[in-house]
Amino acid sequence: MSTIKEEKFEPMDMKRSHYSMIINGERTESTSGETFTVVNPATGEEIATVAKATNEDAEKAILAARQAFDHGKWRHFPVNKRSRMLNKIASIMRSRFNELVELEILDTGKSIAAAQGQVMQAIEDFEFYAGAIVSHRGSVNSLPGAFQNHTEHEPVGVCAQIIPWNYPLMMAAWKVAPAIATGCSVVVKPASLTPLTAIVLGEICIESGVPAGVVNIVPGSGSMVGNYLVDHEKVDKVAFTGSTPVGKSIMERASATLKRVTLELGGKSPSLIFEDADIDAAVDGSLFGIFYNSGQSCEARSRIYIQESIYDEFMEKFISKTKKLALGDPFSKGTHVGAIINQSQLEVIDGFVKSAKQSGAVIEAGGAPASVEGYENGYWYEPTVISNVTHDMDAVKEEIFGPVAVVMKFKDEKEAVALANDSIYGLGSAVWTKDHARATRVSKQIQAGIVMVNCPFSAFPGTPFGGYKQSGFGRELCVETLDLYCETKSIVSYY
Ligand code: TAP
Repeated sequence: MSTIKEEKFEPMDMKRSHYSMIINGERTESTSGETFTVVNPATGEEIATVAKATNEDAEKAILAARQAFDHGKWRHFPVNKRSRMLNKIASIMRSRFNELVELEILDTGKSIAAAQGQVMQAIEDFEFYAGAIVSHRGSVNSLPGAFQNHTEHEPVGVCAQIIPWNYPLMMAAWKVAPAIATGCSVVVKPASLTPLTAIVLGEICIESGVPAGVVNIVPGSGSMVGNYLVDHEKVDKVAFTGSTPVGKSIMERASATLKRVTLELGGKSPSLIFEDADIDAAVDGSLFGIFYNSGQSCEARSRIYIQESIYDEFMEKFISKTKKLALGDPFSKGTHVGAIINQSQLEVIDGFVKSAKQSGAVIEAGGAPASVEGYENGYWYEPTVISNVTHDMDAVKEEIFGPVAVVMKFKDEKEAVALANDSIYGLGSAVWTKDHARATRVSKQIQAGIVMVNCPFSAFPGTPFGGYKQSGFGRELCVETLDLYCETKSIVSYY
């Protein structure tokens, strides 16, 4: 493996027809010469080719990351220097905000409002960790006599970071920023469907002066390159966001080398709407909770439980507003709901809806793939509301990952909590009530990593994000994430 390079890395147009891997600080083509094509889900058009990483490429990336970690300077920089570099990454991202937004929209088909918020959050993540790392200190502990003990946080090493397609840039930022803040090196594997902004993020890191080998990006197949990274003995940690079944397989494989693992997995998050809630706020919050990002959100509030005394009023307003949601041009400010990522996800969503219908559920709104004028070759699904459901239906139990809400009534607080907790998942949840005592009681009883009280979102930099139960473990987006990229060393001395 070559030594660490320092020459200037020239930025390129963000929107282009071909994207390379980033290995050891250089744009690199696949050793096989293979590429794959990325499609705009809103139009079905091919937008770019991407170098397709092989296991050989993954090996090169791991060795570059290893070299940078074991023999490079990054982890030994004074912490304020690493902090400055993270701020520089954020500043370049800010200066190219509109380009990043455009690329994210083309890659995912999401609405401009969603893309703008997510790109801004990715920038703020780097700024947040630039600040947080400076005060990420060890501790001093009292021991008897002349013994002394202090602890130090040491970066865990080379981290494989595997990214899903629903928030391609934001999820990459959630992982890369805390990892490199601590001094780790990373090998990022973006989702094959949406690799573009993660590749560009890798380029910006290098352009910012992050030494070669610290950030490597290997777009390639999850079942091949992903597994290769997870199995490799020179990789110390895997951070994964994606589906629960793949998360389970990663945990099993990673056990062979006892890697550190963090998993952000699927969800089936409940919203509890009590009779004393501000109903209009709960309606708007529930629309956002399920239809934001076309429902392709791990924390989508896809199960809505409404107290029976306000059920009719809530449903009338919720259904009427659902039917008015605009699908279409993702670049238009008037578009509420963007495209679905691809044909196969569209079929998965439709399969859940059809199966609920066959089991006696009532489709209150939507319920079918949508035809959108001017976007006939894209992938679209009508915002859908389903009632008359039971907890044994797949549409209520399983993560649909699309714009589909199931709704049920509840009698009282006890039943609401029982319904909310009747799931293998435990990622997000929402409680709508004006009664502070009730909000506190219910929040404590819900088995989920996140509770949103009278608000439809939670993911601000600094707020822990992650799940209970089969939604995974480990928290991202917060100070505690830094601990997950470190080992704690205890030094006991006697003078
Ligand atoms: P997955 O199919 O699980 O894919 C996620 C990533 O893992 C992709 O990069 C994928 O690569 C890779 N991968 C697939 N099989 C792999 C394997 N055997 N070994 C290693 N890597 C592998 O999920 P998805 O369809 O991209 O994303 C949707 C899921 O992610 C949903 O279930 C959603 O809830 C979850 N999600 C969770 C969160 C949080 S924070 N909990 C956030 C976003 C999404 P390829 O693209 O090449 O297949």
